[in-house]
Amino acid sequence: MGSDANRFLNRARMSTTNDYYFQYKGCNFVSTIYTKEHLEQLEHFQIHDTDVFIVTYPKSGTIWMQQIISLIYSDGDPTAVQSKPAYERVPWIEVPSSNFPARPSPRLNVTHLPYHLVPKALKEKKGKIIYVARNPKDVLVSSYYFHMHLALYESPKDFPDFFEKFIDGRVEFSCWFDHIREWYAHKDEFNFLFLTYEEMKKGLRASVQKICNFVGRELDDEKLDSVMEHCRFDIMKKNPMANYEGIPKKSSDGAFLRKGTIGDWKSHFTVAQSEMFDRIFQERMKDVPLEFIWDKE
Ligand code: PPS
Repeated sequence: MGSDANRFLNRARMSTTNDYYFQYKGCNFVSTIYTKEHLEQLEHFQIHDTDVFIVTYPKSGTIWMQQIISLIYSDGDPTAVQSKPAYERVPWIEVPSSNFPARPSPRLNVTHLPYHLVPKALKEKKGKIIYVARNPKDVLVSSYYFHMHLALYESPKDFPDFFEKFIDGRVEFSCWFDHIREWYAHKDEFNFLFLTYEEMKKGLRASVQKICNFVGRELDDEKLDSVMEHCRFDIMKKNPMANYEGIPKKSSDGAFLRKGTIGDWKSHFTVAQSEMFDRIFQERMKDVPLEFIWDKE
């Protein structure tokens, strides 16, 4: 194993330095948002066949998929996406107030949880999982601005410092590499659809069709056009229910819907950072048969 990868593994084993995070079964959670009690309970939640779970590592296209799934289930009617925040329409199951057990079916959910912390009943192939992955260099940059922007989060010292934390997994939901490796390795235990942010960018209509087929919803062309219209980046950015305008900000540097592009990492990574990231990526992903799109072209 190369020295970068060794360094990564050693640092990832270190616990975090303050009580901003707590660890639960190896995963970092922000103490002000999550509780161990709730995480313990949700492993035992009952699952219905009609439940849908969007699963993402943070900053991989979660809100986009929340919007798409809301619109698919409303047959393209934008009323709900224009009047209710995404986290109410498609709540995070790991947030204690999500009220998962009591919600009526079909329950549309989202989670950033690693594979080993989701409700165990999902492995009985109840419910459906849509996993959205994004190239981790863009995830890192998006996450950096998110931490700069939202009052809820500790501000990164600077980009190089955040870069180190990200590759070491000293961030919420821990390490990108572990998240995707675990989920991908266990995907056949679930009703599972794998999509990437980049394939959605390059062919959204085909991705929406795939999702419709997976969840068993048929939309005619007119309804599909409406889904496409209301999940456009520029339309979502102007929609306060999608752009989380109500959440306290500490800086105008960034936005929830910030750039929405592929390859923004190129404006932030130095050559040395990019090479180091590539070495770690190759080492950590060597047995994962996934190709990522890193550039616009
Ligand atoms: S979170 O906090 O984990 O829920 O964030 P998440 O929604 O996963 O990721 C936010 C990034 O997704 C981009 N985004 C979109 N890109 C293209 N099209 C649409 N419609 C769209 N909606 C959200 C958003 O801009 C964030 O990426 P960056 O690179 O920061 O712009």
